[in-house]
Amino acid sequence: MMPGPGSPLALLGALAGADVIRTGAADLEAVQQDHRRLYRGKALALALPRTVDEVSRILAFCHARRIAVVPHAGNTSYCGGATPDESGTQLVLSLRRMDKVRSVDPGDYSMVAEAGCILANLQQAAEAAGRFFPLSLGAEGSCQLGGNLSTNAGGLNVVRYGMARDLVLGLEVVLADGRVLSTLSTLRKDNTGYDLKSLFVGAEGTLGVITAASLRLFPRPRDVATAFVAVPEPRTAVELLARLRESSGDRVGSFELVPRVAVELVARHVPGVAAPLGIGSPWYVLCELTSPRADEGLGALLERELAAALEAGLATDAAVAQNERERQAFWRLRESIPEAQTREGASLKHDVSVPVSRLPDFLRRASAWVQGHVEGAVLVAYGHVGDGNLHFNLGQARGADAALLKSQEPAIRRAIHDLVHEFGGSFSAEHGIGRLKVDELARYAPPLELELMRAVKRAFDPHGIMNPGKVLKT
Ligand code: 2HG
Ligand code: ZN
Repeated sequence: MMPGPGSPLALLGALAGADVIRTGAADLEAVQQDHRRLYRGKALALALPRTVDEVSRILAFCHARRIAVVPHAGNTSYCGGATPDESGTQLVLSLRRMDKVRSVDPGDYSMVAEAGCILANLQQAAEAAGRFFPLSLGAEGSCQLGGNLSTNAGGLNVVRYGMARDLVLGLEVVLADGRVLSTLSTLRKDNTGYDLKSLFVGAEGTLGVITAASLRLFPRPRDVATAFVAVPEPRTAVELLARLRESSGDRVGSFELVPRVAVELVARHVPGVAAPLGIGSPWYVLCELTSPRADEGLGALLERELAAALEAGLATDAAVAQNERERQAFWRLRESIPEAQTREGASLKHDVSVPVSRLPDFLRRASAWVQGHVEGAVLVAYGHVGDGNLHFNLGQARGADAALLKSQEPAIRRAIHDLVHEFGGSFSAEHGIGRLKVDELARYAPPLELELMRAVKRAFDPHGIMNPGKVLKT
């Protein structure tokens, strides 16, 4: 429906720039449903600015009129962080037209890119300049930089390069009232007061809108050795990780745990993905060593270490990728797990982390609880063991009822998150809070932290227009 001439939407349309404010059904439909289909919202309109100035005008207007704004990137959030509520009063703001790499400076090992850039395009831009941008995750073909930074995304290379926050040198942010905070410097050293940019990373669009970032680049990996390893139990996986870090001079780039059930799910649902080893082992590890030096000899080192691990009983079988095609096949198996789980049926996801050394004990206790208390579910616990981060997911058992699994969700969530808490861990390791985990944050965060978070929110967004209802209760 077209807005009337004097309506706020018509005024905003006139002010924002031609063709920026959309109200067509197809435009809205694409941003009202989250990726996991947990929430279906109703947007007031969709804003598609092309410049920082347009974003600034939109926010200044919304600030003055108290119109809520929901920043929206590649729509790959697991927690409903980018979906408007059901009120029909929230403006969805997508920066997908702001997708320029503004500059790449190989000598400075940095690049400056706009928030609407798709992650895979950023990786390619770095590569084209002979450099490496290490952020990598399953959704990299569609997720956008703004979303990656706003959720402080993790992914597959964290063990070596850190989370999204660790890759940020500077940010350009439009504040809730429309003013532009620009700290797009590429300085490595800059101790000039509070680190404001860091507040926006992981804030999920509740403090302002990230429009561009200066990012840290690295030398390209030139020697890469990848193995798929059968291990008897999570404890031996963690021990193998510690050994590999030591013997390789900290060359471990990724270290992922995969249970047998996940290999079976992928084989069942994702065509063309084969298991590199027989499926007789309860657990597997996908590990990768990388070095920027071409002659590091990582393949031989990995073979040697795995032979020693087999001898010591830390592993029972191993396949080292002999070429890039095999390496890609190992990774496809790992990256297909979420898709295979979705195809199998309903699932309850828990994105948890504990200190790496405590992970085996956590897994033992949590699995025992599931076995004793949950009906009609299969445990699919996998993920970034190198970071102490497990996706402790419960999938619908074959032939079981999805409604039965979902009805148990509150009790399961409570038990798992309480146990995580007991282990000194986090109930949101890498997927964020969004709308899904607002109550969890209120429950588990220390009161003083919550108080300070609310104070920060008030300071940056006094009228509460930025992504209300996400991260903190409104
Ligand atoms: C992954 O590691 C993603 O594959 C998705 O973070 C995890 O689906 C999940 O639970
Ligand atoms: Zn993950």
